[in-house]
Amino acid sequence: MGELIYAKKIIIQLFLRVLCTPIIFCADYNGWRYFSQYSTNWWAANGHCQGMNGELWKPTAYIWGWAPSFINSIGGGSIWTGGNDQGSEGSWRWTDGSIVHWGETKWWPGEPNDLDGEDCVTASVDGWNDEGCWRDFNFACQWR
Ligand SMILES: [Ca+2]
Ligand SMILES: [Ca+2]
Repeated sequence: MGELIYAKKIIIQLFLRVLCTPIIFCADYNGWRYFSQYSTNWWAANGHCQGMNGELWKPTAYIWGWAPSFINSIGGGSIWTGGNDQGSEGSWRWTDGSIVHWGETKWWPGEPNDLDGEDCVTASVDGWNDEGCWRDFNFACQWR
């Protein structure tokens, strides 16, 4: 039963991917972007998204206009994104290996501060913060 629901979800997600373009953003964020129903550390969240052939969410400045609506629609708070500087301190990357360009960042004032070795990025309606990757947050995956 669980597998059937999962299969339906994947089919719906694939269908919505066809409809979504960079110009027509999906009004139904939940269809295109999977949002976890539990909190976990960054590595487990990353594994969960990749296990579904997705990536942890990339809330760039380019799409930030509706990112807060998305975050609010899933209950607010802070959620994991794919941004991290685990490879090299201060060199931010998404989980597909692409560079997080400074112009597309939405850091809170004073962040990133690498407090106690924070290497993984959360997003809230106020912007991004680097957090300890070992901490537990909900997360969102995306497919594109
Ligand atoms: Ca860091
Ligand atoms: Ca921080």
